[in-house]
Amino acid sequence: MTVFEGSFTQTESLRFAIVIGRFNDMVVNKLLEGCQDCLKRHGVDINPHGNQVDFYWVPGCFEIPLVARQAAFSRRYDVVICLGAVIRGQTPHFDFVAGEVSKGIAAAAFQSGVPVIFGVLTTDTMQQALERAGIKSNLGWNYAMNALEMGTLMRQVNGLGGSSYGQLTAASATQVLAGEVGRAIAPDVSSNQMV
Ligand code: INI
Repeated sequence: MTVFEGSFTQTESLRFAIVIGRFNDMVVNKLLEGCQDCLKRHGVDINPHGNQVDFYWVPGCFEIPLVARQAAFSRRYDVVICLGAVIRGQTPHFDFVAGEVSKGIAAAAFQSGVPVIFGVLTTDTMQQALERAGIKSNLGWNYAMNALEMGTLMRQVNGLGGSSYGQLTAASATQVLAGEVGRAIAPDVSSNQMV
């Protein structure tokens, strides 16, 4: 029997996409700082002009899943990290946005075969969000740890220590959902262009 486990050390060749919803930017910028700090302290080159991390800014959490999915299917990344903050107001808007972003991120990961980290705070108040984005702790750090663990784990799960990204394409994901797993893992370069 074999035990598969992620690590926090073999990070030099991992590639990350970070998708950030700008809405509630006071909170989200702090999450991003925590996330970058953690990646950097674990040996990742976080320079946007380097080749380990790309940053995608979107207006709000509702837009995160589309970009996260495209990034996951692009074959460029081992892990996609989604950062955002949905804070409950006086209207049902919170429920729609929070529901869609959580479902969409889960679907992006499941369909693409690439880990997509749910780094989205969902809180009742701004105070609760700020407490989780630096005042008490910074969950951005935790999301980066989750990304390191899943990125290194998926390289093992996918075999041979190779990169996990791009195992599935949009077309082949449909086959996975239809149960045609054997055919689905064949790479298909043609449908993997970024928007
Ligand atoms: N987007 C967020 O990221 N957080 C929120 O709390 C939020 N609220 O509450 O409205 C929010 N709304 C914007 C939404 O994500 C879209 O950007 C917008 O609806 C345009 O599609």
